[in-house]
Amino acid sequence: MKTTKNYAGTPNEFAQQETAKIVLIPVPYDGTSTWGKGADKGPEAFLEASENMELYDIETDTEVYRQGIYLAGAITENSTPEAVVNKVHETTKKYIKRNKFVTLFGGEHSISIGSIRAFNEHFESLTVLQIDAHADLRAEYGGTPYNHACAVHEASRTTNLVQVGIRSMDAIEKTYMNEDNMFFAHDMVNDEFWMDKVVEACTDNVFITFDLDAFDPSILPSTGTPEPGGLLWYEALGLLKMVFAEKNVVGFDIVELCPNDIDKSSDFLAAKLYYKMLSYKFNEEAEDGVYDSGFTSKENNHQKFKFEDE
Ligand SMILES: [Mn+2]
Repeated sequence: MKTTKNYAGTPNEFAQQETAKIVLIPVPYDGTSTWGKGADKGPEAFLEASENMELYDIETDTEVYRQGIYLAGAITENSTPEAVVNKVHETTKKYIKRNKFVTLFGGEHSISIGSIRAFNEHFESLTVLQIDAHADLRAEYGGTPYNHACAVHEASRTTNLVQVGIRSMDAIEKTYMNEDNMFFAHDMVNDEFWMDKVVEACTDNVFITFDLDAFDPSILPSTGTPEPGGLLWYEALGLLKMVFAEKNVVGFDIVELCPNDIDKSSDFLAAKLYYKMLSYKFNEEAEDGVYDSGFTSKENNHQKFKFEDE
């Protein structure tokens, strides 16, 4: 993968590893996708689109890049799905321990198993807020628990998993589903208070895993498995704005951009989404202030959310 030197072509002084509050880890992996291939090209298309984006955010009246965004080396491990998850886990932990706001851009959704594991080890009572078309709750798929169809199975056992925008799943996944924390797309259209309910279902520390296929294919067609009936732009932003304002969002990943030569608007949407999320996060943070992520340095082995062994 060819990467630009700095994220979005920002000046060097805002892109240094030592001083940047934010770290962006590209994970160009697409080993387990089942239908549309090409999520390995996602980070490159995302970075290219980011370079063509205005860096002033009108809504928050901020230029979040000035908080410092360090573009880490891409994770190129691709030997086995498990090795990728382990590498993502290890790399994510490394930057969490440096008190960075850690973000990742995939790649397919299996990479989130590694990022979620790292965040769950360093933040108390973690909520994983999954915004996605698919439940991704399977314990195993295609002979491995590290398939994209299993992206949040582990999270469903070890964290407070909240699922939003879901409109495709297998009956067997109901076994692992927590109905109180499940926001199906067909219910959301009929419930004007769904956003408040999502926020209420979250604990204070929230990690967001954003699968781009949560969006409606009319606004984001470039993804591996587009599903009709998805979120529109301002609905997604409305939820994110609330979550960032009311909770301590500790990090996020964005996955499943599957770029093609014809549609560039999806790449641009992903670029803008990433930047919006950072703008919401650092809205109130002084540029020269010291960032405190609130991570616990001791690895948090006791899980707050214990489930019976299956
Ligand atoms: Mn999905």
